[in-house]
Amino acid sequence: MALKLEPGTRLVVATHNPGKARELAEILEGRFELVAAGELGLPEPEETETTFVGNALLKARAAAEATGQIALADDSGLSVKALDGAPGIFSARWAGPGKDFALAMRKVEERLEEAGAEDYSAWFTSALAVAWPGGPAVVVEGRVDGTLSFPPRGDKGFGYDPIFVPAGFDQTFGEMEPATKDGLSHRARAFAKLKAALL
Ligand code: ITT
Repeated sequence: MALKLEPGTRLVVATHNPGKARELAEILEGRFELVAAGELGLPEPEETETTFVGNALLKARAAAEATGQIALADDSGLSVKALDGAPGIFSARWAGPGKDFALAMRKVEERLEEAGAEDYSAWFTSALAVAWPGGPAVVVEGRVDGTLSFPPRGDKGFGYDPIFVPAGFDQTFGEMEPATKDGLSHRARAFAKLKAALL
């Protein structure tokens, strides 16, 4: 049987990151009835997998089992070419327990300086997983390429947005209007694939 997500389906959005939750709501454009994991008091599962896809599936499955409802999760991060793809799946963890992204961005800059890197190429990845309670799951991945720029600029987005300039643009994701970022982001590209698979 082909998996389908009917318009208006109730979807638990399994994220505790408000920036992500807002972007997912923007990208999903009222197609579904979204319920935030935080509102349901769901715990944050430990991300024990070694890939974005693995962690997205783990989070979606945990939320689907805990709620008995279809769940959507995003696992994402920034990968820097000169740092062999770091911070990658550790992107949130580089910000420490205080979720301090000014600190995380400084850490990226320091690592690039220590490495004497000249190439500041980087990319964001988003794995989006949908899981049915007790049933199957679907996962897709989207990516956007760009360059890192210091010091950080802009206060619009979240996380590492102020240092990421997508290819073909001058502004950082932190300076862009949300609709512009949503038109080209890793998350939007992943959702386009999910749509092709499930809608
Ligand atoms: P959940 O697991 O509850 O969804 P989280 O913040 O822990 O929240 P991740 O483990 O997927 O999520 O960590 C991804 C981190 O990568 C996130 O905290 C951001 O700092 C960064 N990141 C992901 N997408 C981003 C984006 O669009 N812009 C800026 N930073 C982003």
